[in-house]
Amino acid sequence: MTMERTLILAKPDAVQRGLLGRILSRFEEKGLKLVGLKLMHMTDELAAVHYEAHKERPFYPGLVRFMTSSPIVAIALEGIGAIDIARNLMGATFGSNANPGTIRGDFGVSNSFNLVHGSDSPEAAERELGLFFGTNELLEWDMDGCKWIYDPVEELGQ
Ligand code: 3AN
Repeated sequence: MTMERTLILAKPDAVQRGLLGRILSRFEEKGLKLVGLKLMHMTDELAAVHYEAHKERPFYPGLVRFMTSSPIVAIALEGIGAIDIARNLMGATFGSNANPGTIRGDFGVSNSFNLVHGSDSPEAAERELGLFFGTNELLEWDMDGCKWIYDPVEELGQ
Protein backbone atom coordinates (compact mmCIF):
# COMPACT_ATOMS: atom_id res chain seq x y z
CA MET A 1 0.00 0.00 0.00
CA THR A 2 1.43 3.36 -0.94
CA MET A 3 0.69 6.91 0.10
CA GLU A 4 -1.91 8.23 -2.36
CA ARG A 5 -3.86 11.36 -3.06
CA THR A 6 -7.43 11.30 -4.33
CA LEU A 7 -10.03 13.77 -5.56
CA ILE A 8 -13.44 13.84 -3.92
CA LEU A 9 -16.23 16.12 -5.14
CA ALA A 10 -19.11 17.07 -2.89
CA LYS A 11 -21.77 17.40 -5.58
CA PRO A 12 -24.48 20.09 -5.80
CA ASP A 13 -27.00 17.99 -3.84
CA ALA A 14 -24.51 17.61 -0.94
CA VAL A 15 -23.83 21.36 -0.78
CA GLN A 16 -27.48 22.39 -1.21
CA ARG A 17 -28.63 19.94 1.47
CA GLY A 18 -26.09 21.22 3.99
CA LEU A 19 -24.28 17.89 4.16
CA LEU A 20 -20.78 19.14 3.37
CA GLY A 21 -19.59 19.19 6.98
CA ARG A 22 -20.90 15.70 7.71
CA ILE A 23 -19.39 14.32 4.51
CA LEU A 24 -16.01 15.93 5.23
CA SER A 25 -16.18 14.52 8.75
CA ARG A 26 -16.48 10.97 7.44
CA PHE A 27 -13.14 11.32 5.65
CA GLU A 28 -11.47 13.19 8.54
CA GLU A 29 -12.68 10.73 11.17
CA LYS A 30 -11.35 7.84 9.13
CA GLY A 31 -7.87 9.39 9.26
CA LEU A 32 -7.48 10.76 5.75
CA LYS A 33 -5.55 14.02 5.57
CA LEU A 34 -7.08 17.08 3.92
CA VAL A 35 -4.62 18.55 1.43
CA GLY A 36 -6.92 20.73 -0.71
CA LEU A 37 -10.40 22.28 -0.44
CA LYS A 38 -12.29 24.53 -2.86
CA LEU A 39 -15.89 25.79 -3.25
CA MET A 40 -16.49 26.34 -6.94
CA HIS A 41 -18.85 26.16 -9.90
CA MET A 42 -18.18 23.34 -12.33
CA THR A 43 -18.20 24.94 -15.78
CA ASP A 44 -19.52 23.13 -18.86
CA GLU A 45 -15.91 22.97 -20.10
CA LEU A 46 -14.64 21.36 -16.88
CA ALA A 47 -17.58 18.92 -16.83
CA ALA A 48 -16.81 17.90 -20.42
CA VAL A 49 -13.21 17.04 -19.52
CA HIS A 50 -13.97 15.47 -16.12
CA TYR A 51 -16.77 13.25 -17.51
CA GLU A 52 -15.11 12.61 -20.89
CA ALA A 53 -15.31 8.83 -20.40
CA HIS A 54 -19.10 9.02 -20.06
CA LYS A 55 -19.91 11.34 -22.95
CA GLU A 56 -21.64 8.69 -25.08
CA ARG A 57 -23.74 7.42 -22.17
CA PRO A 58 -27.47 8.21 -22.09
CA PHE A 59 -27.19 9.83 -18.65
CA TYR A 60 -24.41 12.23 -19.71
CA PRO A 61 -26.53 15.35 -20.51
CA GLY A 62 -28.41 15.03 -17.21
CA LEU A 63 -25.19 14.45 -15.29
CA VAL A 64 -23.58 17.60 -16.74
CA ARG A 65 -26.76 19.61 -16.12
CA PHE A 66 -26.77 18.47 -12.48
CA MET A 67 -23.06 19.02 -11.85
CA THR A 68 -23.08 22.55 -13.32
CA SER A 69 -26.37 23.61 -11.68
CA SER A 70 -25.05 24.79 -8.31
CA PRO A 71 -21.72 24.96 -6.41
CA ILE A 72 -19.62 21.91 -5.69
CA VAL A 73 -16.73 21.45 -3.27
CA ALA A 74 -13.50 19.86 -4.49
CA ILE A 75 -11.68 17.95 -1.75
CA ALA A 76 -8.17 16.52 -2.02
CA LEU A 77 -7.30 13.79 0.47
CA GLU A 78 -4.09 11.93 1.28
CA GLY A 79 -3.42 8.63 2.98
CA ILE A 80 -2.03 5.14 2.51
CA GLY A 81 -4.44 3.47 0.07
CA ALA A 82 -6.58 6.64 0.12
CA ILE A 83 -8.29 5.98 -3.24
CA ASP A 84 -9.99 2.71 -2.28
CA ILE A 85 -10.54 3.81 1.31
CA ALA A 86 -12.44 6.90 0.14
CA ARG A 87 -14.52 4.89 -2.34
CA ASN A 88 -15.46 2.39 0.36
CA LEU A 89 -16.56 5.27 2.60
CA MET A 90 -18.71 6.61 -0.30
CA GLY A 91 -20.50 3.31 -0.97
CA ALA A 92 -22.14 1.97 -4.13
CA THR A 93 -22.93 4.44 -6.93
CA PHE A 94 -26.51 5.23 -5.90
CA GLY A 95 -28.09 5.76 -2.50
CA SER A 96 -30.96 3.42 -3.37
CA ASN A 97 -28.69 0.40 -2.93
CA ALA A 98 -25.59 1.72 -1.13
CA ASN A 99 -24.97 0.07 2.24
CA PRO A 100 -25.90 1.82 5.48
CA GLY A 101 -22.78 3.25 7.08
CA THR A 102 -21.55 4.68 3.77
CA ILE A 103 -22.04 8.31 2.72
CA ARG A 104 -24.34 7.41 -0.16
CA GLY A 105 -26.09 4.75 1.89
CA ASP A 106 -26.79 7.08 4.81
CA PHE A 107 -27.63 10.35 3.09
CA GLY A 108 -29.34 9.60 -0.24
CA VAL A 109 -32.00 7.56 -2.02
CA SER A 110 -31.72 8.87 -5.59
CA ASN A 111 -30.61 7.01 -8.71
CA SER A 112 -29.21 10.22 -10.24
CA PHE A 113 -28.07 12.48 -7.41
CA ASN A 114 -25.39 10.69 -5.44
CA LEU A 115 -23.70 13.33 -3.28
CA VAL A 116 -20.05 12.55 -3.96
CA HIS A 117 -17.53 11.66 -6.62
CA GLY A 118 -14.26 9.86 -5.87
CA SER A 119 -11.35 9.02 -8.16
CA ASP A 120 -11.32 5.31 -9.00
CA SER A 121 -7.61 4.67 -9.76
CA PRO A 122 -4.19 6.29 -9.25
CA GLU A 123 -4.23 7.45 -12.88
CA ALA A 124 -7.69 8.99 -12.51
CA ALA A 125 -6.70 10.64 -9.23
CA GLU A 126 -3.66 12.29 -10.77
CA ARG A 127 -5.64 13.50 -13.76
CA GLU A 128 -8.62 14.73 -11.72
CA LEU A 129 -6.53 16.48 -9.03
CA GLY A 130 -4.87 18.38 -11.87
CA LEU A 131 -8.25 19.46 -13.24
CA PHE A 132 -9.51 20.90 -9.97
CA PHE A 133 -6.37 22.16 -8.19
CA GLY A 134 -3.26 24.09 -9.15
CA THR A 135 -0.07 22.53 -7.77
CA ASN A 136 0.27 25.35 -5.21
CA GLU A 137 -3.27 24.64 -3.97
CA LEU A 138 -2.37 21.14 -2.79
CA LEU A 139 -0.59 21.52 0.53
CA GLU A 140 2.27 19.56 2.03
CA TRP A 141 1.82 19.67 5.81
CA ASP A 142 2.49 17.53 8.86
CA MET A 143 -0.64 16.29 10.59
CA ASP A 144 0.38 15.96 14.25
CA GLY A 145 -2.10 13.15 14.88
CA CYS A 146 -0.52 11.10 12.10
CA LYS A 147 1.63 9.11 14.53
CA TRP A 148 -1.56 7.80 16.15
CA ILE A 149 -3.29 7.12 12.84
CA TYR A 150 -0.43 5.04 11.40
CA ASP A 151 2.28 2.95 13.06
CA PRO A 152 5.26 5.28 12.52
CA VAL A 153 7.74 2.40 12.28
CA GLU A 154 5.75 -0.22 10.39
CA GLU A 155 3.71 2.03 8.09
CA LEU A 156 5.52 5.34 7.81
CA GLY A 157 9.08 3.99 7.87
CA GLN A 158 10.21 6.60 10.42
P1 3AN B 1 -19.03 5.98 -9.35
O1 3AN B 1 -19.21 7.45 -9.06
O2 3AN B 1 -19.61 5.13 -8.26
O3 3AN B 1 -17.63 5.64 -9.73
P2 3AN B 1 -19.62 5.47 -12.19
O4 3AN B 1 -18.17 5.61 -12.50
O5 3AN B 1 -20.34 4.25 -12.63
O6 3AN B 1 -19.93 5.68 -10.62
O7 3AN B 1 -20.39 6.69 -12.86
C1 3AN B 1 -19.83 7.97 -12.88
C2 3AN B 1 -20.89 8.98 -12.53
O8 3AN B 1 -21.88 8.99 -13.53
C3 3AN B 1 -21.58 8.63 -11.23
N1 3AN B 1 -20.96 9.27 -10.09
C4 3AN B 1 -22.99 9.11 -11.43
O9 3AN B 1 -23.11 10.43 -10.91
C5 3AN B 1 -23.15 9.16 -12.92
N2 3AN B 1 -24.04 8.09 -13.37
C6 3AN B 1 -23.71 6.80 -13.59
N3 3AN B 1 -24.80 6.11 -14.00
C7 3AN B 1 -25.82 6.99 -14.01
C8 3AN B 1 -27.22 6.91 -14.32
N4 3AN B 1 -27.76 5.75 -14.73
N5 3AN B 1 -27.98 8.02 -14.21
C9 3AN B 1 -27.43 9.19 -13.82
N6 3AN B 1 -26.14 9.35 -13.52
C10 3AN B 1 -25.34 8.27 -13.61
